[in-house]
Amino acid sequence: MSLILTEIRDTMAIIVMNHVQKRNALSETLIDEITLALTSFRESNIRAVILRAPAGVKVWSAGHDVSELPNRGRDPLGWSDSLRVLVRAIQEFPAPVIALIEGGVWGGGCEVAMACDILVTTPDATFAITPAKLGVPYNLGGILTLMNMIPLPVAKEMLFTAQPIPASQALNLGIINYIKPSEEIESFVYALAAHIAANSPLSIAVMKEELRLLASAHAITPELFERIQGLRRIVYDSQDYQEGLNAFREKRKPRFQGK
Ligand code: LCV
Repeated sequence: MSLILTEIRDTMAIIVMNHVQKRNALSETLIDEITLALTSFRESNIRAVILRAPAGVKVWSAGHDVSELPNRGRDPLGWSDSLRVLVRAIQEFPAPVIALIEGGVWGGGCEVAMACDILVTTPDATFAITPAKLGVPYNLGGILTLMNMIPLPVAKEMLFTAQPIPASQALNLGIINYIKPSEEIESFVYALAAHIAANSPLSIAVMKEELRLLASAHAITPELFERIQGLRRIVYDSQDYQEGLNAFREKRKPRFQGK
C-alpha cells in the first residue's frame, strides 16, 4: 500500500504524506515514494508542488524513522541517508515546493519543511528540532539548512532544548510565510500555487537555483571539514548515541552520561 497520495491539477501537483499510523515518520519507503513522485513531476511540466499531510492531522511528520537509524559506530545522517536525499530533492526541484503544515513537525521533519520554498501552517503547528533528545550529531548540510532559515540564537535554543516552538513564533521569525485557519489553509495554498504556476517557470526555476547555490556557498577547508567529521564521529561512536536510540525504542527517557 502506498504511503503517499498524489494529485495533479493542471500544472500544480500535490503530495500527501499518508503514513498516519506512524505519524509520517520519514522512513526510507516514504521518502522513496516522495522522491519518485518529484522525479515524475519533473517530466510533467509541474510548476508548483504542495507537500502536506492529510487534513486535520495532529502530526505533520514525526521526523526521521528512528527504527532505521544505525546503531552506534555509523554516521546516522550521511550523504546517502534517505532524509538527506529528500531534502536535496526538494531543494533541487526546479519549481517551488510549498509546505502546507498542520500539527507537529519533529526532527528531520523540520528540515524537510524548511527545505521547502514557502511554508504555510495552521495555528496549531509546532516545530521541534530533536537531535539533542536522541543523542544524534546533526550533519553539516542539515545545520546549514537550519542556519539559513532560523536566526542563530533561536536555532541554538531549538537545537539545544529539542523543545517545540509554536507557529506564532515561527511566523514572527520569518521561518514560515503565513498562518491560516484550518478551514482556509487549503484554498489559500492552492491559490498561491496557482499564482506561481501562472508566472514564468524558467525564470522561477533559475531564481530558485540561484538562491540555493548562494545559500549553500560557504567556504570550508578540508581541515575544517575533517575536524567536524571527527567531532561527529565521537558522538555517533558514543554510548550516549546508543542510549538515545535504545530509550526511544523502549519508550523511556534517555539517561545521557556524556560518553
Ligand atoms: C519511528 C515513530 C516515530 C519516529 N520514528 O503517537 O532530527 S534528529 O536528528 O533527531 C533525527 C534523527 C530525527 O528526526 O529523529 C526523530 C525525531 N522525532 C521525534 O523525536 C518524535 C518522536 N515521536 C513522538 O514524539 C510522538 O510519536 C509524536 C509526539 C510525534 C506523536 O505522538 P502520538 O502519541 O500521537 P505515538 O507516539 O503513539 O506514535 C505512533 C506510532 O508511530 C511511531 C511510534 O513508535 C508509534 O508506533 P507503535 O504504534 O508501533 O508504537 N513513531 C512516532 N514517531 N520518529 N517511529
